[in-house]
Amino acid sequence: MRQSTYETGASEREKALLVSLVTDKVKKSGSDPQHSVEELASLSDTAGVEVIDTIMQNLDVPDKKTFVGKGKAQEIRALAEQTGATTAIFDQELSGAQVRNLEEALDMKIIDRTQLILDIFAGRAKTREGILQVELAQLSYLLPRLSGHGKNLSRLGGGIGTRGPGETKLETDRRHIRDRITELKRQLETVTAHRNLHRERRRKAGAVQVALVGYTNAGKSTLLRQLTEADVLVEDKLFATLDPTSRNLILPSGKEIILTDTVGFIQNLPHDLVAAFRATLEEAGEADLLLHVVDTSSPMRVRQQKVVEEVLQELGAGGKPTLLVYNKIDLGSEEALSMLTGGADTIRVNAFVEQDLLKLREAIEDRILGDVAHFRIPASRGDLAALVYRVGEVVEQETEEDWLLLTVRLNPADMEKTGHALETYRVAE
Ligand SMILES: Nc1nc2c(ncn2[C@@H]2O[C@H](COP(=O)(O)OP(=O)(O)OP(=O)(O)O)[C@@H](O)[C@H]2O)c(=O)[nH]1
Ligand SMILES: [Mg+2]
Repeated sequence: MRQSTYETGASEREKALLVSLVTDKVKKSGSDPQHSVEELASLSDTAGVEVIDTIMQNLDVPDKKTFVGKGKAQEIRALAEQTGATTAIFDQELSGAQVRNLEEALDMKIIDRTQLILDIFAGRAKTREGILQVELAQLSYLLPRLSGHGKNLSRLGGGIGTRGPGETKLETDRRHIRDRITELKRQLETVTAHRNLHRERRRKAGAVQVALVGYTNAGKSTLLRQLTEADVLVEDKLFATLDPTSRNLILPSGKEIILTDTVGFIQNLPHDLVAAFRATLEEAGEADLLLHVVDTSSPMRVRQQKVVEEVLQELGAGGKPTLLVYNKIDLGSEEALSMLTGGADTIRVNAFVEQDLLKLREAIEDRILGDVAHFRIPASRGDLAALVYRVGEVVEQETEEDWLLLTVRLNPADMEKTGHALETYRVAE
């Protein structure tokens, strides 16, 4: 397995300066640069890097050559010399040429946000699918930037941004990398086909599938663990989960469903990177219901919620039935709580409170099983009774002289398709 810096001990922590360039484009993107750079600091921490300082600059457009302005570059260099920082981590994406020029100008290793995230992924990937996906993402990212990396890698050696395929493949030519990308895609297809088969089998068996989605660190794995007693990793770190885990969940009525945990989302993640994790996220695309978990206490909550909605849209899961789960309400300020939207498709929980978990199970059940309806059917009509059993789950059955009284949790889709004949026998509440 690839080693991550955070597993090699605190004494060897790489020292880094964070750099964020606030351009017009950044301002328009809707992401708050200050929050974004704070997130970059958490990402750096997760990757095992010690953040020494943060430098921000306002510039309408990035400098073509050095990204930041000339004067700023000098300032960063001086600060690095003073503090012993050897790496500069940029919050925005850099071109190959910019990396090369920055290496020259700053005499430091240059990493950007995407590379940092990929580095964390490389350290986290455990399953074959995860490892393949990360390598594919790293190579796809590396290929167009190849010429920009030769120097810093040969000079500065290991550490963040150099784990994984970068180390071994750099000396080889682009063609070699392209071949490897093709091969990785082929292998991934095989793994994905296997997963699809598995999922298809579950679907055939009639299993209802619910997926936990949301921003990284929102509490998805915590909820999976609390609801199903699954033994999954929960950490106050970004991207604790990379591979999807599925567990059976028993709803209050006794019905069993499958609950799946997925990789967290994050802002400013390049599109091709999202594509690389498509297979993993397909779990979300195939689910009957999504639980969109939100960290209520995060100062970036609104933005995070929006990022998740956008990524879901990209994955073609935008219109799916979704229950918005406002998690960590115990940490949310009075003000934050008052700003949450209410309504039937939202629920507020503290993942560690049993009462809230019960509420959540009930809310899932309501959405999956549909509403309860009552039917009064002539006892002689066995055909209608059979139909009732097909379109829902009979919770109660009584006879009243020549009538059959049935209390049913209707499956809205089945009722729509085949249940018309029952409408005349429905008892108004
Ligand atoms: N106080 C409080 N902490 C919570 C709650 N839910 C989760 N946490 C904490 O939030 C942190 C992140 O939880 P995870 O379950 O790992 O988050 P995740 O969404 O799976 O994150 P990734 O796998 O990184 O995408 C952990 O430290 C949890 O203990 C909650 O309701 N209240
Ligand atoms: Mg997780």
